[in-house]
Amino acid sequence: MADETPDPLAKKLQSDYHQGGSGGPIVVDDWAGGIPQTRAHMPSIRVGRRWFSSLWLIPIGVVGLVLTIAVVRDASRYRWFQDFIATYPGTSTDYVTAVDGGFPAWLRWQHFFNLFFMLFIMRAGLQILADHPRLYLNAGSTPDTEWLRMRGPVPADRRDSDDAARVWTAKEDSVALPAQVGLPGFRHSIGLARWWHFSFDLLWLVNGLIFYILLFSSDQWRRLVPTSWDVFPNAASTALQYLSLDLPPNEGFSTYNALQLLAYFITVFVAAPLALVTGLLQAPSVAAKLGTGVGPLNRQVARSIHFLIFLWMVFFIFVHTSMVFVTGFVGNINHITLGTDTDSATGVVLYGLWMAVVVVFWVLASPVTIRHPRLIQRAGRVMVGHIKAFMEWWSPKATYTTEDISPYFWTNGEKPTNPRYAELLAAGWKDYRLRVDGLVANPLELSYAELLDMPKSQQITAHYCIQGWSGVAEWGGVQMSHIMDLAQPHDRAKWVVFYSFADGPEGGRYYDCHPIENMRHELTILAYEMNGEPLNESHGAPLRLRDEVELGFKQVKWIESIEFVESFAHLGAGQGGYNEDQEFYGYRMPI
Ligand SMILES: Nc1nc2c(c(=O)[nH]1)N[C@H]1C(S)=C(S)[C@@H](COP(=O)(O)O)O[C@H]1N2
Ligand SMILES: [Mo]
Repeated sequence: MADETPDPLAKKLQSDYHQGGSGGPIVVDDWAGGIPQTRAHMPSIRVGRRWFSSLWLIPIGVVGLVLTIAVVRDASRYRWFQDFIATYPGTSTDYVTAVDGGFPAWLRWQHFFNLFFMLFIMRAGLQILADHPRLYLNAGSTPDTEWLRMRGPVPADRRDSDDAARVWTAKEDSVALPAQVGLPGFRHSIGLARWWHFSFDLLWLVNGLIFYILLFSSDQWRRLVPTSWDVFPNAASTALQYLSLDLPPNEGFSTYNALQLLAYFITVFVAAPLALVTGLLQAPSVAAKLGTGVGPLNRQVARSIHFLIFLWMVFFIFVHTSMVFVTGFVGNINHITLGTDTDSATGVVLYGLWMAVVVVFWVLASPVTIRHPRLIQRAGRVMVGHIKAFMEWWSPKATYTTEDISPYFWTNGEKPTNPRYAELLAAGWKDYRLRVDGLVANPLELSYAELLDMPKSQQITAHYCIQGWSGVAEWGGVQMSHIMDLAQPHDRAKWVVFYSFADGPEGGRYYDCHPIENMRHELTILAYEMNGEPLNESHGAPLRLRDEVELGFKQVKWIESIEFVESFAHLGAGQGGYNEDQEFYGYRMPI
């Protein structure tokens, strides 16, 4: 443990930190009592006025459907209509071979698990969106360029400014969802939502992978993969038959009609893989490796497509379930539960049981998460922690050009309120000393002037806030590897703690721990400049971290001191940082 440090100076400083340094004490809250009502309570969901974010699309859709049905029913009296249906009846042996024996057990169970996992992935996904309820196509997440938003515009008088007290922060921008829609619902609960989202993603992907393998090692793939172009006119024919309310025969036990086939193909082989890809493209580690921080694969495009896939999935589940009910419920349910082409009551009972499991989990998910947030954090870490650790291995390389710099760069965090910071700022950092200590051979106290005299590194990189926004900026500063050359950390040092002058929103000092390996990346710097200007107060003056493999909250602003430790278990609630303690984030955040 870091407490056993042999260095008396480091020892003294360390106890200072735990008492509070000048930024206030680190708060220890194990949240054993759950999230308090004041925080978990939903204020109001603020849905913007723009027509496309309004719920009256639903009645418009219903009226549209009724009108279309009326038109198609009328058209079905004509000869050309009937000829078309006769030529393309809806299924053709050209592209589908009847699959004998119906649905094997693996397929039936996987179908159930798929639905089960997806429901929670979608709820948690919506919660993640609600943390930055705006969708754009540009990498800079520029206000007023949203193609969809769940609340009003960013207040014009509080946009990106030097005045840290007034600037509109991304955290203020988040909205709450009803606890039975979102997961867990309350405002800025992205930390908990992400554990659900990623853990269930993993289960869903494993389920999907097994499904692909079994599908292609049996003849079941023939149900889903079209092998002839006449699947398109046949799909049009099936659609017309449904819309004329003269339903085509239901042969789903052995063969799907062309419309089913296309819908299932798109869902299984297009939407699902694309969800994975667009999920990964939102990760700082992936983008910094591939250079997709700007351009057509940037995070905001990925988020937008990810959201459209969500809409497709909701639409698919809705239509699919409706069709199951409309086209012979008891028979259909027997196909997918018992795997028999019968009308037995057992199948319906089994379906009832499955749905009961879904309902129980659905109802309990948010209350349990709110009551036991630490448990969700731990369980999530067990589920996906190793994958996140693996993604940290990708050393970030991508840098961008001056044209890529975002015109607007969102702000986050509470600015320092302690008088010491105000004094240092007023004196132009003349008296500022960056302390670097802990498990190091040479503890340092570096003045602002000394930092400016060190070899300067400049980089244009992309920033990825956990909440969903991104931005590109040029940063100038000192490489952490240079600081380490001077301080000479002991071999026992495994983590590097960055302490801020500022407190976090829940009270207590903001700090964050980084694995020491990440400190050796070329792009890991202590920045004192942003876009060619000295760092302003909002963005972290005098010094802030850039660790390009990690999400935004790990980029500690207003750095007061740096400590090398063996473990962070003794700091705060022992989770690895302020947001890890207070907002249940993971301490490795390359995604
Ligand atoms: N001290 C401190 N540093 C902080 C925060 C904070 O609340 N306090 N917020 C973090 C978060 S969540 C993000 S996204 C970035 C935002 O940096 P920016 O305001 O320069 O965009 O700072 C990080 N550093
Ligand atoms: Mo953030």
